[in-house]
Amino acid sequence: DYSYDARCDVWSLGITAIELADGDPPLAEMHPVKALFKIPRNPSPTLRNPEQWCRSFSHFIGQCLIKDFEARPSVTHLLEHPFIKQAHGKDVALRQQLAGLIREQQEVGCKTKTNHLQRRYDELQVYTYVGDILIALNPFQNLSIYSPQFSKLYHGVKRVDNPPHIFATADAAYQGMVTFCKDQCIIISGESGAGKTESAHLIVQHLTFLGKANNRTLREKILQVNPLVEAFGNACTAINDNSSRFGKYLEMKFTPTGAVIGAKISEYLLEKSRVIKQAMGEKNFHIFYYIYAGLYHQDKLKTYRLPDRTPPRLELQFDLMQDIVSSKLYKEQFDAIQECFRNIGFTEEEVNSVYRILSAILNTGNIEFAAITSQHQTDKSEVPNSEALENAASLLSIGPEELQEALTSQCVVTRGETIIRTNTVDKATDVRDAMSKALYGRLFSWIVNRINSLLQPDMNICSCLHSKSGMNVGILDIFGFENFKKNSFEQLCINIANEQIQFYFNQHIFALEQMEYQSEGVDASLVEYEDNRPILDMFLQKPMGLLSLLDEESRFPQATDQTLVDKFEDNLRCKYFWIPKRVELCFGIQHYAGKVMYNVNGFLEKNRDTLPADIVVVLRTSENKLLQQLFSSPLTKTEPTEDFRWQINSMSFESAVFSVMLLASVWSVCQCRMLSRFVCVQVDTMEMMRHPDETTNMRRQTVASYFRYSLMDLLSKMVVGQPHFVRCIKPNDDRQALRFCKERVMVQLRYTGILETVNIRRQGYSHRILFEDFVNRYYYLAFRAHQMPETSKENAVAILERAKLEDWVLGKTKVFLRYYHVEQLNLLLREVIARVVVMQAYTKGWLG
Ligand code: AD9
Ligand code: MG
Repeated sequence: DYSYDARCDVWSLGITAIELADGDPPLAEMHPVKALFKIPRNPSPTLRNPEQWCRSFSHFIGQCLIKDFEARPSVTHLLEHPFIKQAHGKDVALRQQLAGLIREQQEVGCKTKTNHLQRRYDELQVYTYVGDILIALNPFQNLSIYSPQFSKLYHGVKRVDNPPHIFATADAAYQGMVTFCKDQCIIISGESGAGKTESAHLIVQHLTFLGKANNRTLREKILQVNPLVEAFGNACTAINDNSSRFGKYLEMKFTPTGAVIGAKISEYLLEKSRVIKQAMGEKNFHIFYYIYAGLYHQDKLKTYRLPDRTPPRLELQFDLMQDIVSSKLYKEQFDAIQECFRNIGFTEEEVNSVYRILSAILNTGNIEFAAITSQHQTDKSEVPNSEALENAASLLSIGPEELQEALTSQCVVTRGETIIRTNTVDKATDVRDAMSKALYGRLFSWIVNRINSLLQPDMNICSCLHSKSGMNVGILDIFGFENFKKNSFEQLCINIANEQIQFYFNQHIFALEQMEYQSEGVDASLVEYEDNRPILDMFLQKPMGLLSLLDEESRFPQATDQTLVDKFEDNLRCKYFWIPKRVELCFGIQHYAGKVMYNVNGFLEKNRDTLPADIVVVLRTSENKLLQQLFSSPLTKTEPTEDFRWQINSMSFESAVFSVMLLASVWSVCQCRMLSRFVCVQVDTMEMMRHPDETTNMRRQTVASYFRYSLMDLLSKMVVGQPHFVRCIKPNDDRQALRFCKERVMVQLRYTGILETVNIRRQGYSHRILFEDFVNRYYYLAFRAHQMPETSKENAVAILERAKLEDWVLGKTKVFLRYYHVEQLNLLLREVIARVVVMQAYTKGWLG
């Protein structure tokens, strides 16, 4: 008999028997959740007085909480319960008192939960389930639980049979894809340094194992995608030595039977500004250090015209170049990256071009400007020492004079006339930095696109599958929530992205589920949760949201950081935003994950992200094929807008509404009655945003508007799959192994909504399957193979009863199952099928 409570909780939440304070004796033997729902309908004689009962009831809940944190019922649910309503009627004070009491007890619950996590952490059990959500505590040390033996252990088994593990989440996604022929996505969230990127690696590792990548080459290629892009997109920050500075969505592609056939990666919002400047104590992107050390050891610094003295791009962190070149680690990393390039299939010429561009960026950092003061002109600049300029030009295969001209002057077309304006030193420096950023940003996108074309599934296989690209398991690993001493535009973008992911989580865990209960007429509890939509609206609403205001101000050449702050202050009136009294040029935001103070210095410039047309023109003259490609046309991402339209159409109505609602949160479109038309509009908008071109498009694209597009693009990918959530938690801020800081963990549990999640996962039905799909999928369990029963509600019930499941519910069109039911059903199904196969083998005489 399947006993969830006894078995699952041994691993996950350590339930012990409950003690009832004033309850009926039989209740004490029941599971708290069940007991809870029994009481109100059948109160004991001693509890006939509702008011008295309410108090005992609260006390009872308190007891449960201390013993079993998860039995905590939702406040809303309790308050709405007829019995409680009867108890206090319209007595607001009592109602509030009760709510307060319960909240207090939730705190106790939170502490209990934290204690439980700590106990497990002390024993190096870093993973814990909350329903089907995985909580991962960062161990800050290498564990021995990721070996091939463990991979074998977590292969198509029931989750309760093994301790919680990240591999189990990968396995669940994989099984979900194979069983339901549905795309899956694994969403990893948590603050900076919590372990998202590591978790993503482990998931890819396990998926390649499960995907029977018997093609060893393909397997190796896929495993090398992450290290390669991370060399270019990660850097050392004050919080994390290997911090992701971009968002990454890696889709692994499979055949319907689950063989891996390729991969595709999408990148979001690389923090390009890091190329030119880093905060104190932080570093540039890893790759710069790697190539410096690697080329030094290959004695190729001269070939790439890399100066012997440390280029300014790197010198902030290293006083001596010796530190870089003598670092064994950097050299090894360089060798590893070369290996990745080779294995994935980049040509020697391409890799060479990549190194040339990187070296050019380093040299560009050494270009300095001086003012030329003549009688008539004071706002002119020149390059006094041409060595760096020549190096850069040569590496980019362009003329040094042309480069100098593009840096120190600009062509302006007014009323059909072309005028040449000279640049001041400051302006020239800005142009130089804009060029570096553009070079790096486009190089990064190119590498990602190239990887995608090299790992594209074989067209022959795809045509056999009658599908464009097979089935997907997507893995989302973005930059985590950040709160430094000084936070700038980059942190704002990063934190808004996290806010959006949190919103997605809430929608999925709470809103969608509750919407379906209602539409299917299922009586299930409603859970109260912290909705962060108002904060998102404050950022994203048009035309008065923070990003729109920023864009508007960015269009005024005369605008300053001060006018921007004033504009925010005048227009943003909500409790999540404030301007501190004594600090200049700052504003504060109350994010879901805590208060952050932002410094607006440079916001406008960072948002404008201008790349002068003169630079583009010069770079297009390059003889370097790669460089031509980077600047010839806008980098077109090969995104499946068509796919998206198609996927939306093939979704159930609720899922489609839900998806569009999510997307609408980015664009602040509130109503979407005409769903299909709306989706087309969305897709067209995406299409429009996808082809920005600085030189032809008069309507400049700002970072904020690109950011908005990216969020939407990301969500459009995520909403089509069945989500699995991994919540990474950072147990301490000192990156110490085995140090569990209770306060820090508690804060993270609270703001991620894990507490509420516990409720809805325990009380809710996370799997809702149409009768038709359900019968088609599981009829083997109750019928003969050849019977082909009608796909009716009655037959669904027959299957459920035959499988001896309890606690399921029927809606109008769907079976509502708890998360462990599906696991159980799949296992039974596999057993039955295995039996059938053996029997057939016997009847056909294969087994003697
Ligand atoms: V950020 O938002 O990109 O700045 P992440 O990605 O959440 O952040 P990351 O995965 O980079 O954090 O983890 C930070 C460090 O924690 C790693 O460099 C490891 O040293 C350490 N870590 C995280 N997870 C594990 C693990 N499962 N085993 C061992 C780990 N070490
Ligand atoms: Mg990361």
